Amino acid sequence: MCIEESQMDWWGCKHLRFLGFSLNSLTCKCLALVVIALALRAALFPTFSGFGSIEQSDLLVIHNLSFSLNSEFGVRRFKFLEVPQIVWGLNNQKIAFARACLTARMLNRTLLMPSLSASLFYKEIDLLQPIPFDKVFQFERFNSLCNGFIQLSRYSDIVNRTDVLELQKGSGRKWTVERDLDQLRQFGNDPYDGYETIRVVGKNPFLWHDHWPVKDYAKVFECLVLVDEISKEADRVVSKIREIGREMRSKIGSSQDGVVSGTALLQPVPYVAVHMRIEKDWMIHCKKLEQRSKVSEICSSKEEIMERVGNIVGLETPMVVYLAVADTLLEDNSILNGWKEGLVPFEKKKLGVVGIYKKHPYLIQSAIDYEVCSRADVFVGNSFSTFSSLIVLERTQKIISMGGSRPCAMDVRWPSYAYNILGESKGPRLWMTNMSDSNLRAISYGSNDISC
Ligand SMILES: Nc1nc2c(ncn2[C@@H]2O[C@H](COP(=O)(O)OP(=O)(O)OP(=O)(O)O)[C@@H](O)[C@H]2O)c(=O)[nH]1
Ligand SMILES: *[C@@H]1O[C@H](CO)[C@@H](O)[C@H](O)[C@H]1NC(C)=O
Ligand SMILES: *[C@@H]1O[C@H](CO)[C@@H](O)[C@H](O)[C@H]1NC(C)=O
Ligand SMILES: *[C@@H]1O[C@H](CO)[C@@H](O)[C@H](O)[C@H]1NC(C)=O
Ligand SMILES: *[C@@H]1O[C@H](CO)[C@@H](O)[C@H](O)[C@H]1NC(C)=O
Ligand SMILES: [Mg+2]
Repeated sequence: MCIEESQMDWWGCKHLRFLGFSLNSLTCKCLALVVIALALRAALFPTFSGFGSIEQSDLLVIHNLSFSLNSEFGVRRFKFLEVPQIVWGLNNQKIAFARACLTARMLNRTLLMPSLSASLFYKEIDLLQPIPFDKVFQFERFNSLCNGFIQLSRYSDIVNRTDVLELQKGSGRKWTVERDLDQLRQFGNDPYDGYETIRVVGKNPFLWHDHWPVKDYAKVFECLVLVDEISKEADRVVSKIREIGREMRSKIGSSQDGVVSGTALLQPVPYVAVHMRIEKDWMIHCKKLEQRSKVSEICSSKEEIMERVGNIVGLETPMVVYLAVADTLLEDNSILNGWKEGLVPFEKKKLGVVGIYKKHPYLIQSAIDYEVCSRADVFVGNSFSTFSSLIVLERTQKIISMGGSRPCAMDVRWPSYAYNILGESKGPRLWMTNMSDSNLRAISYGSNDISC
């Protein structure tokens, strides 16, 4: 780990790997099966849409099966793990939260519901704006989805508030993965194990070493369901995008052949979401990172993003392109110009949804944007972004749960791409999460290893 104690520059800690990958005929056969499965599913479950309930209930079945294997060692209901307030961007917070959960699981304890942070000011503690976990994600839903795997509890469940043992996390170069793991093992034994609460203290949970496979993280993320208030906001933004797409199509349709078929109009109109990571702060960071790591595929200019997205094969036009950008950090107002004919870009302002976002603090804005990108028919992001990476992880799980065993096929449903890496036909590279990776580090904080 190359994180300095004095410096929170985790962007400097990326491992760079390049992987080749080629398609074969097996891929094609599997794809055919996927397509058939999807078609059947669409016919049998017409209400299915995006993150619908059918998919969720399928996941539950899978959960129960896998959890029941582990169920003899229980998370002990009245032994607790307490962690400090979780900080940084939404997706870094989700990772830190998952680590807290997996630590609790390792100690057979329930995790006391932590505070997240609503703002991005991680350097000034008083500006951190704690926000309870259950203001963002559904508490009961988490426990029911994660039943048998991980449990959250409330501080009111504690019986003896003085029966607490502090677990001091180390930091810096000397704090290795092995030391961290040894410490956790030690705290799972007597006399430590007898305490009602183990309280983790230390600089920042996000700096904890990673001991868990991608699949474990993925399970925790599946249990994170936004509270209705926030997911309804995302619904509003997505409806707005699809509505505009429908208007665009009906205009084209009527000018071409007079009538647009009624069924075509009832289908949800597809859209592309692009996480344009071109904010001022990021452009400075990524240039430094490229120099240090001698890799040129990290920063993509606005022009490069537009060009590569324009070269994606098979996009039907006209198509709405939703641009997920940090408006406040943008120096450049011209992101709406320069897109290929037929790709019609919208950001929050042009879409008329600024009001929806402005009501909320940064964390919630990011959560809404995350949903809009996750649900898009096509997602294009930057492989050096936790935001993009977790969206791709979720989309990969969706493809797998729908029966797609061989990813990385050109015509997969819900494809994701990384625009910072050149792919076929001068387009962005297809991107899927390697679900068998042994740790999240390999895929999440910035990597050119996108497994396609
Ligand atoms: N940096 C930044 N991003 C914002 C802001 N508002 C919205 N965003 C969007 O949110 C994305 C970052 O999302 P987060 O969920 O905070 O992600 P993160 O955990 O910081 O992960 P990274 O993508 O690696 O930065 C940005 O790339 C923007 O698209 C803002 O004020 N600052
Ligand atoms: C957790 O519980 C299981 C089963 O009871 C046990 O084998 C394991 O050692 C426990 N771990 C800790 C850290 O208590
Ligand atoms: C499956 O999970 C649900 C939700 O947590 C739970 O209510 C149900 O009892 C579980 N079923 C089995 C067989 O474990
Ligand atoms: C609470 O825990 C402390 C420390 O372990 C112990 O000394 C005390 O007796 C406990 N109090 C009760 C009421 O059990
Ligand atoms: C996925 O990760 C596993 C475990 O690290 C590795 O063996 C495999 O080659 C990876 N697959 C791809 C396509 O990157
Ligand atoms: Mg960030």
